[in-house]
Formats: sequence, C-alpha cells, structure tokens
Amino acid sequence: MDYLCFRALCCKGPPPPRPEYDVVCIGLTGAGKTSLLSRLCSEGTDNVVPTTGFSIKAVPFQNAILNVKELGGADSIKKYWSRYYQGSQGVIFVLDSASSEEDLEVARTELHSALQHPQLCTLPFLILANHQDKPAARSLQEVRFHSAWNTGASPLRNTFV
Ligand SMILES: Nc1nc2c(ncn2[C@@H]2O[C@H](COP(=O)(O)OP(=O)(O)OP(=O)(O)O)[C@@H](O)[C@H]2O)c(=O)[nH]1
Ligand SMILES: [Mg+2]
Repeated sequence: MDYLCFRALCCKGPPPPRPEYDVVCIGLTGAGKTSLLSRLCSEGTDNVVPTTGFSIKAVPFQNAILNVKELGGADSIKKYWSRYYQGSQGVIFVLDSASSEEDLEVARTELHSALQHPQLCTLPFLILANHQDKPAARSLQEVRFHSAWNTGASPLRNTFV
C-alpha cells in the first residue's frame, strides 16, 4: 500500500501539494554537487561519478520541493552553463572549500560571472562551502572575507554563504 492510499484510508486525504521551485546548481568539478544532492535525496554517495552534461533531481523538503538541475563542472561543460540558466528561480553554487588557491580563484571567477548573469542576477543565491570535513578546509569566515564572494552582487540579491 503506498503512502497516498494509506492516508486516504485513514480519512486524512492526500497531503496538500508542496510548491515546487526550479533551481540550478553549479560549481567546479569535484566540488560535490552530485554528492550533496544525493544526500538530500537520501541516496547513497558511494557510486557518484562526474556529471557529464546535466542531471535533475527533485529534492524534497518539508514545505517545498526543489527541482535542482545540476550542471557538470568539467571545463568542457562549464562553458555551456549559461545555456541552462533560463527558468531558474534560485541558484546553488557549490565550492570545494579545501581546494588550492588556484582552483578557488577559478571558482570565484565562475561565481562572479554567474552572479552577474542577466538570468541569475536577481535570484536567491546560495554559496555552499563544501568539503568542510577536510583539514585544509577554509572556515566560512575565510570563504566570505578572503574571497570577497559578494563582489559584483546586485543590492537586490539575496546571497547566503
Ligand atoms: N571529503 C569530502 N569529499 C567529498 C565531499 N563532497 C563530495 N566529496 C567527494 O568529491 C568527489 C566529487 O564529488 P561529486 O559530487 O561528483 O562532485 P561534482 O561537483 O558533482 O562534480 P562534477 O559532476 O564533475 O561537476 C567524490 O569523490 C565525492 O565523494 C565532502 O564534503 N567531503
Ligand atoms: Mg556531479
């Protein structure tokens, strides 16, 4: 018996529909986008492989469902990111906070480019500092301060790190 049938039999009827939002998830390859989304969907992360192209997952939260489109971060793919921004209602930028300064600089360039993109520049923007379990991980304060993540952000923007 599935959940809807169970609720109907218990005279509660189906649960109210949750609003759905389309979100785009970007970040350099290896930042952990697929791992993060798999965790949020209660899926295993043992067999995660680099995303070729894009993948979409419906991530359930208590009050909403986020249809998250992950765009692969390999060099051959990220040049096409902007073709997949249309229709997004929010942005998640995943960052490897334990990466080298050089990679962090590349990530910052991509982030600033996304922050200023006409199709993203007014959307809520979450910067997720991943790989926090690694000894080399920068703290959230370091990520915010040293990397000047907010440079170029619109004053209308809701940006969270
Ligand atoms: N230690 C550690 N490893 C992580 C973390 N997040 C992801 N990983 C590992 O990092 C590797 C890359 O993770 P993915 O989730 O494939 O990264 P991605 O951002 O989806 O990469 P692309 O799809 O190539 O853009 C995998 O081996 C993960 O297990 C984390 O927070 N800590
Ligand atoms: Mg991936």
